[in-house]
Amino acid sequence: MVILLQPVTFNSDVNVNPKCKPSPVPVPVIDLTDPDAKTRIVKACEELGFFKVVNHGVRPDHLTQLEEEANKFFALSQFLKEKAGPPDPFGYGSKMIGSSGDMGWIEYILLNANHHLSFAKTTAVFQQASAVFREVVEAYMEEMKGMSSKVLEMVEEELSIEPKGKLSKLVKMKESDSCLRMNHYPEKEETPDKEEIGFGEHTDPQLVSVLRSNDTEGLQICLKDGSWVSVPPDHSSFFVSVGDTLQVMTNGRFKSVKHRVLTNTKSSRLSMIYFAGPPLTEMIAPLTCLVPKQDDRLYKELTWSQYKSYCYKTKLGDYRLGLFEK
Ligand code: GA4
Repeated sequence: MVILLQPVTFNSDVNVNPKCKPSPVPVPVIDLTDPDAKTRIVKACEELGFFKVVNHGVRPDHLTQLEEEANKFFALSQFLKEKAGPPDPFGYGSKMIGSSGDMGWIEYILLNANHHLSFAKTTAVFQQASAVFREVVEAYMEEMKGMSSKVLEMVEEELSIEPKGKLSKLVKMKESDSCLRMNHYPEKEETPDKEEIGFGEHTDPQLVSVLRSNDTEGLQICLKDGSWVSVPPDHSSFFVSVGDTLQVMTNGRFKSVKHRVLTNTKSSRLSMIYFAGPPLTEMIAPLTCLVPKQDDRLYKELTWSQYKSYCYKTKLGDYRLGLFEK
């Protein structure tokens, strides 16, 4: 077995002390073709709630094409882009994130993977762009559905979750409530050294999120001791993070990772994140096979729809899992 560890650099806080020496923190690198991948994924989900995936099988030319099409969309005039907004939550958005007053140095497109549910906004986004953009986005969503279900299958096997497919089917079903976010953090020529929030700290509400970015830095994750570390970008790999729903289903064995994006660069950052969520009617609770006794369960049950509605009323940095706590 080959152990791959990727160093990430240390930052104390948003006001980064330039004298602060980078101290390497290992981000687990999982080779999806490694026979030990499932053991290593579970370890990473327990320790960090975050890992990098290599040998994922997604064709690099497809990634390049998606990136090119997304860049073309973001290069459109503000007037045209705003025809696909404001986000409700789907569609094009600029600077405002969610509906509780969060702001960031960002513009984005948020699309429901179940497009018949947000038909008008999906159409509005693609009306402004080329037909190719729609095709590559749809193909990408399928790839991401495949990758998130593969990761969840490995978790199921390693934790002997019964019945087989319990987790992975939640993101494979046609009713699955997943979405794709394309974030563009524009370059800041004027004040490149000033660090600003691109996307404020938060955990993702879904099961798992799969992120891919261009080669511009900015992503940071929060460690268990509360310190923030920068994750070096790698456009050829994917980063997977544990979401709140998986934390609840594993009764806290896996932790949803707090993360944020800081912008301070001369080049723009483009990232695509697939949020793999369960069907709206799915009951979310600690899995019986992992926690047979009621008294040992840290969380009560709620449907994904109930939790999601609550999330959309909160601010980005709020602690949302309290809703599940007994
Ligand atoms: C965080 C994860 C996903 O980006 C997202 C975000 C959503 C949004 O942008 O509309 C939320 C945020 C996210 C959680 C709290 C609420 C809702 C913004 C916000 C302030 C699409 C999601 O599902 O939850």
